[in-house]
Amino acid sequence: MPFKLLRHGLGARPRRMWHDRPLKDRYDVVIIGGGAHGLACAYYLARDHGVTDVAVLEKSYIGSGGSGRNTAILRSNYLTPEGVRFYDASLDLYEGLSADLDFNVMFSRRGHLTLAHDDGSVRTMRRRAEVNRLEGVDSRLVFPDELASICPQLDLSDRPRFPIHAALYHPPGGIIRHDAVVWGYARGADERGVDIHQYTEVTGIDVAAGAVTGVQTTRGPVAAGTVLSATAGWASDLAAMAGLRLPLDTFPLQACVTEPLKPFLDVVVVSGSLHVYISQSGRGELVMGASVDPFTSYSTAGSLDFLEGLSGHVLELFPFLSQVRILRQWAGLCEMPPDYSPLMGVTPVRGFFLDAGWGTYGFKASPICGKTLAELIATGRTPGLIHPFRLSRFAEFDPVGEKGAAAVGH
Ligand code: PYC
Repeated sequence: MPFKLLRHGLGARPRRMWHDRPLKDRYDVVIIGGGAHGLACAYYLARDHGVTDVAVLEKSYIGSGGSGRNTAILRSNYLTPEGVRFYDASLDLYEGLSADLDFNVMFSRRGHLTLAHDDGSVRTMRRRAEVNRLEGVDSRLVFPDELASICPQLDLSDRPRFPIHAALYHPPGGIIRHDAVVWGYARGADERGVDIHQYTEVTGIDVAAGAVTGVQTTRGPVAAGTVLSATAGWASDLAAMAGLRLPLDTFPLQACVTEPLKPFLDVVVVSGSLHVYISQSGRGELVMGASVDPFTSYSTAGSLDFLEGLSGHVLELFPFLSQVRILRQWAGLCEMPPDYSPLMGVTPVRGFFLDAGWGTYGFKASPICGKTLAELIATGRTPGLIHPFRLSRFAEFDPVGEKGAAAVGH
């Protein structure tokens, strides 16, 4: 590292993170969506399986979709054993990602609290803690005395309309720098020969005799025997291009960030009942979000309604923040399956794979989703970790009900 610093200091031209290469008319694998998921899959295809004739097609700039529109919370304290195992494997990969990519993704393990304001929520947290521990994940129920030492800033009095009774405490949870994750995977994939094409929108998917044969793009047709759809929010539209109907509805999820404050909050705080989650970034800003908008839409515009509701709920938990200014807000698209678990893997169209249905839980899954889908694409075998999340589970009456562990209301 000191040598790199010295080289830059002496004026060596910085290495480009990724390159603009010509768009070929055929690839072995086309990945639609240049977010953390698509880029991670490209990276692991190249690194773990030597599959490098891969194009990542992104309709805007990389990371402009869900990867740049989340609140970068990481955790694995889900409700179902399938969900816990999957997200725990993701957290493990995130923990080693800076070293793996030789790029600082600013992973910060700081603990995660999910507050319970009524008896029903306490029961759910207790159940989550049991499932987590059976799967070897560190989670436990804590009560106000202990909460006061984990997060002394919380209003634990009986003043709030919804006093805090207990919380699920998950020490391994944390946050990360979401752009860095996108850039790190892009650089790693590019270095291994993957082509990243920004501003290249897919407008059609070609299928012949039940198998995918390529895609149509705003820059012309591209042939490919394998196509992965990895776009947050747009999966139903893309699947429709391949003649498939997915059980998904798309909702906007809004979030915002405040002016920077001196560090005071070193744990992620979530309240499903108050529809709020809050963490403090490395730059001191509070990153906060609420539940999905109460209607389906593809809009990423922010609303005053969201800010008013969110501010009221944040002040229930942290009344001393009343004078803090909000700097900006944004929205991402969340496509919600009926059981609140993702859709990954094969489809009835041969060679057409899904990385979809990420609701409000997509960014935290990026590494493990990319790694397992890369294995599936390269070997033709579905890894056990993602088998429960196959599309056919609905027809087989085998859902993975995660609603109780979603951080936010839906
Ligand atoms: O699942 O941790 C979560 C989450 C936070 C914000 C949206 N989803």
